[in-house]
Amino acid sequence: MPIRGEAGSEPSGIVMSREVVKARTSGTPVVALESTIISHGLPQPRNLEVAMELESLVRQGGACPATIAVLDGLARVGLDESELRRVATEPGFRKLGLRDLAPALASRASGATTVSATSYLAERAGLRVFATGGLGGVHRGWVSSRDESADLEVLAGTPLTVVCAGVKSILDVPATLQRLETLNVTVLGYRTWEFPGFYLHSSGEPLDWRVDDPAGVVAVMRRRDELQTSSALVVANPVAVERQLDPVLHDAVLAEALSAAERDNVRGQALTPFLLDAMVRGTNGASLEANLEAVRSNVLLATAVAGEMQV
Ligand code: PSU
Ligand code: MN
Repeated sequence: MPIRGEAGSEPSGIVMSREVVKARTSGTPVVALESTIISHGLPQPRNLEVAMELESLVRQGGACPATIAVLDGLARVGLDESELRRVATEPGFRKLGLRDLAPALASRASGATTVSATSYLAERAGLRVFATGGLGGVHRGWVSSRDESADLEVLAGTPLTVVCAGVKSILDVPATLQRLETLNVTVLGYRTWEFPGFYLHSSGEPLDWRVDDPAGVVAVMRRRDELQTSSALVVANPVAVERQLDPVLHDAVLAEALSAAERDNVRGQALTPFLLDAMVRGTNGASLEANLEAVRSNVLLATAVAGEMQV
């Protein structure tokens, strides 16, 4: 049963779970987790197992998980098992970016939050660290479609630390990195000088900054807090080379997925889930395993960072 936190302690319009309220009052670190990866990014029935596994990884690391979603018109921070099940299995569960939150709340809808909506709600709830798989970004063919994920603009205005495996490799990675630079979003390589490639250890793109342990991330967070800059800190944590998708298979299947999307005229919100699904099918599930490895590793790192930061 969700409760509203003590009066004044919780921003209006956001409902935190009992577990998250307790963690916040007792000083237990909290890690925000997104829900679109569960509802739209992973196939059933594996998605529910993954949602629960990610939460238990956070708990094992001594922190409190806060999966974020909209249920029956309430923006929820922290879900219990039956609520996670709704995210994973409910037919018609929507995909909600930041711009979709107000109409979803007004119409009592239910939906999963993308990186943009999750970051916004996490920050408003006072959380500092968020783990996901790969950020959205600039799609290939942007010149004609102008499809750039809302994730980027929201990160530019949200002082949250986001641990990810880079941006999804279905995107135009150099263009996305350029946009992150323009938007003043700091990108730190975690034990790497190369931007990760989501399913792949490296995208081949160079990075300007690197840290080698959670304390290194926290040192940057503290300096950013002092400077009071308003943009996110992206911690780019590559999937281990031994666990990455075979790069040759990756490139071949991606080329096919991209042309299928063009042929079927898939656009807008549907494009990212379509491409991720085509990758899973085209690689016989190997892309799914690499995606999951990346997410697990990001959740573990985010938990360590939240613990080190004591947030
Ligand atoms: N990371 C994953 N799988 C996903 C996503 C991220 O490993 O499905 C989701 C995130 O919620 C991200 C969204 O915000 O894809 C981007 O969608 P779009 O390109 O429509 O903005
Ligand atoms: Mn888009």
